[in-house]
Amino acid sequence: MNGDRHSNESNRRRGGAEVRGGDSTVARRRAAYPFLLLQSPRLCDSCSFLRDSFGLSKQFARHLVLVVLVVLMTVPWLPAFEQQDVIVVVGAPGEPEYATRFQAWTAAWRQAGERAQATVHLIGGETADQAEDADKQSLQRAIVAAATKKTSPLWIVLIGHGTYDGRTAKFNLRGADVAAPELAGWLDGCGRPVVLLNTAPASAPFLLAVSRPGRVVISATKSGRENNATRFGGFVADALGKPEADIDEDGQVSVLEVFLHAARAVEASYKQDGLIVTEHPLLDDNGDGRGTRADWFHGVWATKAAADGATVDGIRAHQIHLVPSETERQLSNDDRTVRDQLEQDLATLRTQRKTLNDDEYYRQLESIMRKLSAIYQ
Ligand SMILES: [Ca+2]
Ligand SMILES: [Ca+2]
Repeated sequence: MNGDRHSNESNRRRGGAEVRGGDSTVARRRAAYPFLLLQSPRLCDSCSFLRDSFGLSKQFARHLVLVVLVVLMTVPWLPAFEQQDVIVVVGAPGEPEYATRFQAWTAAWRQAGERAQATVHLIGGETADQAEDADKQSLQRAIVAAATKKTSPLWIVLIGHGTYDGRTAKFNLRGADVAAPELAGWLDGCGRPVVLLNTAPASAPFLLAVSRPGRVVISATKSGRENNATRFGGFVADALGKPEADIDEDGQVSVLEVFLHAARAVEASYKQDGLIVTEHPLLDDNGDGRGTRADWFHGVWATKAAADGATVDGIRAHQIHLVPSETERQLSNDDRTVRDQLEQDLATLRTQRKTLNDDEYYRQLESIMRKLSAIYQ
């Protein structure tokens, strides 16, 4: 279904996403970075965003963006990116057609994991253990073993079928299935960021069960009752590292961008086939258990305000990349943690624009921007 989407990929690589050169290559690329960006519509977009969101003048917004670009040029060589763990779970296919499809999607994740230099754990699919609950036990062991206090994300990707009986949603493993509350329980005490992508039918209850602050949870459906076979998993696999999915054109595809690209591709695919759309993917990353649909985003920004003044969904998901750009790799883990929190603070401040007077708003804005700049010095 998605094979032709890869045909032009190699010709469309840009930015630093695929940089594997040494220090000199990185240095040359970084030196050229601001000049490349100055020719890009991104600069205008960034200025527009700052003007619209923070009420800045056009001249000040442009100056601010240029200062950030110059600071990025001075990023020193820093410790390597902490290794991520990716648990790819292939469920019972049921029919040969799905077995072939799931194998292709799994292969895409393994290849992306190799590009990310991540540790990839495969559950189901290729292994052949006859025990009734072998896959379920393997999944539990893999999750518990990876639920450490590392700062890098633990990815859990569910590829297969799912069910919902009106109370509990399950992912169909070979043998015993795994219910949403069980999977959530295995993650209790997990001290590292978690990205769960349940691409199966009836997957929305997993979003509610697993949602916590610090986690990104994506489901293929908006409810447990959307239980037809899903296409979402194929488009998610297709979006990994795909230039067209890099919405903000920073040379890397974030979890948010994977979600947005795949969800929009799902809708287009149903419409192209003249079918009613029977799957509506959701993303939650602010820990409130309420998912946001892709059509609520403009670019990478949610257009609907979160309840109770909370930060909208999408901020955290846009900070996590399976295959980070060279610039992102060069940030230390501590600096990345601080940078991520400052970006969250910036998003929160944005939601408070109408309630703060100008002096207080600009005082807080300047404080955050100064701290952000300091990270790159
Ligand atoms: Ca991007
Ligand atoms: Ca949410």
